[in-house]
Amino acid sequence: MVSKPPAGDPVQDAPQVAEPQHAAAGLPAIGHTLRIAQAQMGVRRTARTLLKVNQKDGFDCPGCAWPEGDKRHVAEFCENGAKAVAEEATLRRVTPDFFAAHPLSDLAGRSGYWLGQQGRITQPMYLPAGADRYEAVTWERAFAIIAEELRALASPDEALFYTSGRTSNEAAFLLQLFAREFGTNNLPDCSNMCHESSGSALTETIGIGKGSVSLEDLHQADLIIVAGQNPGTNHPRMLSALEKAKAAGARIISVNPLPEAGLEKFKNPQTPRGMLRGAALTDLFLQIRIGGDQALFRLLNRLVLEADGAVDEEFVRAHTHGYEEFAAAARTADWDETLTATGLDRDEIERALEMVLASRRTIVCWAMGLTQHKHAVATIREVVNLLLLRGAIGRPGAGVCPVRGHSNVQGDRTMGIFERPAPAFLDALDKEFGIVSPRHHGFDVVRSIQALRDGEAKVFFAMGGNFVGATPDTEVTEAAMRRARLTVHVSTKLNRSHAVTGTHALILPTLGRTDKDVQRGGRQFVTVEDSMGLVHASRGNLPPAGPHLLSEPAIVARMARAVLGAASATPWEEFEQDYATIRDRIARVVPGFTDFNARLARNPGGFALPHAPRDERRFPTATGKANFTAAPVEYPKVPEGRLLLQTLRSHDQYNTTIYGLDDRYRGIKGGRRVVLVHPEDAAALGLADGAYADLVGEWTDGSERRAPGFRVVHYPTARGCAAAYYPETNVLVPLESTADVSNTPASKSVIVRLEQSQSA
Ligand SMILES: Nc1nc2c(c(=O)[nH]1)N[C@H]1C(S)=C(S)[C@@H](COP(=O)(O)OP(=O)(O)OC[C@H]3O[C@@H](n4cnc5c(=O)[nH]c(N)nc54)[C@H](O)[C@@H]3O)O[C@H]1N2
Ligand SMILES: Nc1nc2c(c(=O)[nH]1)N[C@H]1C(S)=C(S)[C@@H](COP(=O)(O)OP(=O)(O)OC[C@H]3O[C@@H](n4cnc5c(=O)[nH]c(N)nc54)[C@H](O)[C@@H]3O)O[C@H]1N2
Ligand SMILES: [Mo]
Repeated sequence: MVSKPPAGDPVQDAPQVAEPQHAAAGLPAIGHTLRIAQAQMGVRRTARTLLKVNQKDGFDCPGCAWPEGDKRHVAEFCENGAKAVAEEATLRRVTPDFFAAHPLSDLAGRSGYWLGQQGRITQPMYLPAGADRYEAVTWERAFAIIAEELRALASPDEALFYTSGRTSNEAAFLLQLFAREFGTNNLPDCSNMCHESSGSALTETIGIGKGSVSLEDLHQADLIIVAGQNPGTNHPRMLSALEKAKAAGARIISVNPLPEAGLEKFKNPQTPRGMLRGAALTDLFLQIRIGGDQALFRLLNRLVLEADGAVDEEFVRAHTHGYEEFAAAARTADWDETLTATGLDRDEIERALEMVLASRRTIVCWAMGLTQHKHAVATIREVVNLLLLRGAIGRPGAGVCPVRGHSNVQGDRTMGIFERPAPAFLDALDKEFGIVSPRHHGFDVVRSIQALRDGEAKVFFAMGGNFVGATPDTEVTEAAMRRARLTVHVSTKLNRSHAVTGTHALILPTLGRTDKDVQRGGRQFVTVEDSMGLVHASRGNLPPAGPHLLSEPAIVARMARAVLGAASATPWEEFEQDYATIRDRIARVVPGFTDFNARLARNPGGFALPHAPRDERRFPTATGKANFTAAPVEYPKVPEGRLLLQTLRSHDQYNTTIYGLDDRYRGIKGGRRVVLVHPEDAAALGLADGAYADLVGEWTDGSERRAPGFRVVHYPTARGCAAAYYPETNVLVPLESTADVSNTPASKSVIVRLEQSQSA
C-alpha cells in the first residue's frame, strides 16, 4: 500500500531522545528500509526496483558514490540507498493542479521535508513575473524564455550553470559544452561545497584530485584511518569493505568528535553470522576536537620522522619533492599545542603512532569532517605528507581515499563541470567542436552567490540540486537569488529552491536514475563514475514518472538549440536521439575514455580510469614529483563560553532531502531542531537536557546570525564541540567563512553561543 504524503505543515518538530546505539545496519535496518520503500512505491514496485540497484544490467544507486564490488549480491544496496531509490521511484505526483492549489507564498512557508514528500514533478511549470502561482508551460515556450533571457545578457558571464552530483556523464558533458559555446566557465557545482578541498590538496600534492585506492586495496590494507566521516549513515556499503579488511587482519582508527555507531560495530545484513553477532570495527577511537586534524597529523609526522627506519627513504628520494622543508616544519610540532588542538591525550596519540608504524599498507579515508574547515586544504595535505613519508601511495593496499558524496559528483568533474578548467581540457574541447572556449575562470558556488547579490549575474540555471537549501548563509543567499532575472531548475522533486525565485522562474521536470529513457534512437543508458574512478552504465527500468518528462541530455540539447540556434555547428539533435554519439565525443576529448562505447560493451561491470600515482607511481604535478608541503598548523580558537558547531547529516536525510525524522543510531526522532552538546559543557552553560536554546553564530566581523529554538541534547561529543543538522543550520554559516584555496564553506566550524530560548 502506498501511503499519502504528510498533510500538515510546518511539520511538528518535537524531538524525542533516547540512548545512542553502538552498532549499525543489522536487521532493523532492513525492516525499516522495506517499510519506507513500500510507503512510497507499494510492494510490487519495491521488489522490482530494489533488485535492480547497482546490478550490471540495472541502474546506479542514486545514493552515495561508494563502488560496487565485482561479485555483486542479489541485493546490492543499503538501507539508505533504498530510501534514495524510494524517494525517486515514489508513486506520489506533483501535477499542475498541485501548483494551482499551492501559490508561491504557500510553498515558501513549507518545510523542505513537506515539499519533498509531495512526489515527482510531472510537467514544465512557469512562474511569470509578478505572479503568485506556477502555471503549466510547454517545453517549447520554456526554452524560448531561457533563450530570450540568455541572449539579452550584456555578457555570457552574467549566467550561472550549477550542477548537483547526480547528473550523468552524458548530461554533464553536454552542459559544460553548451556553457562554453555560449561563452562562460560559470559552472559552479555541489563539489565546491563538498570535496573541493580534497581536489585542491590532492592535485597539488599527487597531481590528480581523486582517490588512489580501489576496493581491493581496502581489503588488503594493514591500517585504515577513517577521519571525519560517518559511513554507517552516508556510505553504508563501505562498512562491508571495512569488515572484510578486518577479517583479513587490518586495523582501523576512527578520528571523529562523535562516536558514530557504524564505526563502532557493524552487523552485516548480507552474511548470516554478521547479522547475529556483528563485528567490532574500530580498534582505536580518537575523539578529536573539531578542526584538530591538521595538528594531529602534523605531530604524527614528526614522530614518524623521529622513529628509527620509519621513513620510506627510497620512495622519498625517487618520487617526492620538498622533503627538507616539510621535515623542518614537522620537527617543530609541539606536544602541548597538539593536545590542546585535538583534545586527545598523549597515550592515545602514541597508540595511533604504534599502529601507523606497524602498518606497511595504510589507507586514509575522509569526508566532510576534513573538507569543510578554514584549514581543510592544509589538513588534507598533512594527511598526504604522512602517506608520502611511509611510501603509502601507489602500493597495493595503501593510498588516499576521499569518499565522495553524490553518486556522480566525481564523474561530473571529469566531464568538465569546473569553473577553473585545465587549459588542455579546453584545447581538446575546442578542437573537437570547432569552438573557442573562454579561458578566464568562472564562478564557484560562493562566488556565484556573491555575483547574484551584487547584480553581476542575472540568470541562474540548475541541473538538479537545491541551491538555496544547500548553500551557506541562507538569508543572504535567498536575497541574492531573488535579485536574479530568471531562475531555472531541472528537477525531479520540489524543494526550497523552487520557492525562492528570480523575477520569473521555470521548473523543468526530468527523468531520474530509475526511469526508463527512450529516445528516437531507441532505449538509452547513461554512465557514471564512482568514488574510485570506475566508470559504468546505468539503466532505469521503471515507466517514467509522467509522459511529459524529458531526460537531462534532452533538456540541455534543446536548450542549446534554442539559445545558440544556427550559430552552433554541434549536432545537438543527434546527441539527444542517441547518447552513444555523446560518448564518442567524450572519448575524443576526455583522457582515459578512448573507445568509450566499445569498452562499455566489453565490460558490463565498467572499467577503471587511469590514475598515474596509483598505477605507475607517476605524479603529474608541477614538479613532476609528489609534493610534500609545509603549512603552519592551524586549529579553531573558540572564545570562552562559546562552542564550535559542526553541521552534519542525520541518518534520515539525503542532503536537503529529508526522508523522515528518525536519526536512529543517535537515538533522536520526531524532530530535527536539536543541538548535541557534551553534558559538562551544557552544565557549564546552565543548559539541562531538554532545555531549548537559540544558536547564535558569531563571525569575525562582529556580525551575528541566529537559528532559534533547538532542543539541547546531552551527548558524548568531544568537549567544546556541538553538532546540529544541516540544512536547518546553514543560516549560521557566513558566506565569507570558507576554506583557504578551495573556497568551500566552512560548514563544520561555526563559533556559536547558546542562548536559552522560550520557544519550544
Ligand atoms: N544517507 C545519506 N548518504 C549520503 C548523504 C546523505 O545526506 N545521506 N550525503 C552524500 C554526500 S553529498 C556526502 S558529501 C557524503 C557526506 O558524508 P559525511 O562526511 O560522512 O557526512 P556528514 O554528516 O557531514 O559527517 C561528517 C562526519 O565528520 C565528523 N566531523 C565533523 N567535524 C570533524 C572534524 O573536525 N574532524 C574530524 N575528524 N571529524 C569531524 C562528524 O562527526 C561526522 O561523523 O555522504 C553522501 N551520502
Ligand atoms: N551546512 C552544511 N551545508 C552543506 C553541507 C554540510 O555538510 N553542511 N554539505 C554540502 C554538500 S557535501 C553537498 S554535496 C551539497 C548538496 O547540494 P545539492 O546537491 O544542491 O543538494 P541536494 O539536497 O542533494 O539536492 C536535492 C534535489 O536534487 C533534485 N534531484 C534529485 N535527483 C535528481 C536527478 O536525477 N536529476 C535532477 N535534475 N535533479 C534531481 C531534487 O529536486 C532534490 O530536491 O550541500 C552542501 N551544504
Ligand atoms: Mo557532498
